[in-house]
Amino acid sequence: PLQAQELHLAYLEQAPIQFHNQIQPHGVLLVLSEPDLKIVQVTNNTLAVFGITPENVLQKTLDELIDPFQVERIRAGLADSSLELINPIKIWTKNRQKGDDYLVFDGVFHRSSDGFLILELEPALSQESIPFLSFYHLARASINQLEANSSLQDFCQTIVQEVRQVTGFDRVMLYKFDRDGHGVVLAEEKLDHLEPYLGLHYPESDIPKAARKLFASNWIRLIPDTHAEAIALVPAQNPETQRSLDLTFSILRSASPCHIEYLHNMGVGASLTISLMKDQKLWGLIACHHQSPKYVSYELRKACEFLGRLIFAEISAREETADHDYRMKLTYVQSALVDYMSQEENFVDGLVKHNPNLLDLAGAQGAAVCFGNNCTLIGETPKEEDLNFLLQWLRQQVQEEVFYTNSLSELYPDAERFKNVASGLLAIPISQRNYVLWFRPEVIQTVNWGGDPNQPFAATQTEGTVHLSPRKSFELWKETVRLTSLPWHSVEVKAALELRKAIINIVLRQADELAQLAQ
Ligand code: BLA
Repeated sequence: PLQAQELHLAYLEQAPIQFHNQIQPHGVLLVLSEPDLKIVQVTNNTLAVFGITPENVLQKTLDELIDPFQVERIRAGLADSSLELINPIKIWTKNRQKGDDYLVFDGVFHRSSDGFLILELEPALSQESIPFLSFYHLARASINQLEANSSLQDFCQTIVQEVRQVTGFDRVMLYKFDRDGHGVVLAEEKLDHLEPYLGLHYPESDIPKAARKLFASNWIRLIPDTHAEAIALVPAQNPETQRSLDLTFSILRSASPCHIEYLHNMGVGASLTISLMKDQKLWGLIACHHQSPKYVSYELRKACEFLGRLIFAEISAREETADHDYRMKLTYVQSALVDYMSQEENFVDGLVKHNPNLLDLAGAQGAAVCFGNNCTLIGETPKEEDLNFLLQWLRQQVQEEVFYTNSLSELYPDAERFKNVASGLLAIPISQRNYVLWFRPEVIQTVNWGGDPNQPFAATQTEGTVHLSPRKSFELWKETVRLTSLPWHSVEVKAALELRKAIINIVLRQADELAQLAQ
């Protein structure tokens, strides 16, 4: 077994997932050069689909593979619109060995990062009315919710219900990333007999950073059969550039073996994942699982992706409304404090003697204003002696305009002594020696994990190469989190920074007045 550090390194050094030259076997991928539409690479499954070996497909042009009149349609599309607009384009062909029936495909085009035209063919489903109806249901659900003024939680629940109804997956989850990169299942709809994942947390390493980056570019990904064997490109490298194809925007790219193993361990036979983006960052995912293989047409996938955008606008709006209300409240507290400070002879009295007071500005249970050698305390705070050591530590360690933590003893171990009043600390230095501090007590919390978060994956080493594998068990693992307070909200941190400015102004003014009196 590897040491923890080696394991960590192996995890960080995983090969990028978009250059592995492999796709899922339900479709065919062709790399075309322009303008002649010559086929320079193709996947190793053309014999089964077209009745022609990959070697025979290579060097042909597209109109030697499918009817020239279809290629005319494609050329017209390529010439006068953006590629997005011609997708999907129906393409049909016969298997040259097997016979008469036409095979119908959804053809999907994009350009790779090195400028080649990529055509991906997926078998088209026959029931054409489904996508439109589904689209209607999806849009209706979100619009109804826009009108109903429901909570964020209810909204997320409706979304997973609706996605499950139109796609038919066994399980649909809304998964949100937390500040530290791990994630939690916020809403879930599933077959009754499946074990619930609702409320469970999953470690950051379950979805590596490189994968998250990719999901920000490619918003919807389907694995119709997690047990299907990946198909390689022929030749493996582009003969004109000698490089691997960048599959970032491919709809057929096969998922990384580690993730496939993860899905098998969870008992998943097919999966569909929709990215939820906020401010160009991955906010969360809608994750759909099916126990057996399951295909979802390109059009329905696009409808789901569209829904992802629509929902997202809505989720953001709800989050921002909640923030906005709290911000307004704190703005009121702040202006009251500024008034009190200017009324009082000593500004410190303005912060602690009235209502609202310093505690209200940051939702804290205790606070201290330490100026010179004097600390004025309000609410539940550490003892003066403890405070003096804490101040010494702050003066040495903290250079920023604001400092906050919800687990002080992790950085300053002595804080464990007064965890009951100050496991959380928010501090603003007013000048080098002076501080305003807010405190929050320890809140012991239980976090439910999907499997042991201390051993999220394992590794084996064969002939020098390390193979990473995900954990086998996703059974509930309860973690008790101690020495931690409720987190400081960004709105509170901003309010503290604003107060800092106000105090500096007032202190300067009072110093000026004193100086004038002295003259
Ligand atoms: C991808 N891991 C993913 C994805 C999800 C998860 C949703 C995206 C899948 C997709 O886009 O199709 C994780 N799935 C979850 C979680 C739940 C779920 C947390 O349903 C909770 C209910 N994964 C590991 C380890 C590694 C790893 C140890 O656990 C690496 C060593 C890798 N996960 C990994 C990789 C991808 C991934 C590489 C990207 C797969 C790809 O697109 O190729």
